[in-house]
Amino acid sequence: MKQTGLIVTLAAAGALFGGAAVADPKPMPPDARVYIIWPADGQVIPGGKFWVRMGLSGAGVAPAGIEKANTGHHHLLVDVDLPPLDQEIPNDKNHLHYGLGQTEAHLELPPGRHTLQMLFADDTHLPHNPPLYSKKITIIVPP
Ligand SMILES: [Cu+2]
Repeated sequence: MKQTGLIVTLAAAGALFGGAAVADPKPMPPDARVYIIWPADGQVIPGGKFWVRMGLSGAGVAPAGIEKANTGHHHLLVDVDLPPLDQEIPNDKNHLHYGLGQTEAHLELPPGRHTLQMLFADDTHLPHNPPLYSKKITIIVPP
């Protein structure tokens, strides 16, 4: 009797752990959009220091850690493709998080061609379902 109880308890713990490891994306209205307001695709930016203005419609911005329906925070992907959309967004120099709820981001990029793309995610940095991401644009910093 006691042994059966232990097995049941372990199974329940396993189910909980499994549920946390394979995170469930939070729903997002299908008409929600994120988009880069500035810079434009192909923009030439002498000096490479600029502000990215991040647009959002059909959803709201909330700081990381605040769980609220139909909200999330912005991320900028710099010189990288979209990460796996069923996992937490990495946090490194190519995946920038704006977890305070910022809608503008200051970047400094060296001379060359760079790509920028926005990806929206929930309070745990996990993209929504459907995922919200912008078109990937290219900017040019002249030598
Ligand atoms: Cu994040």
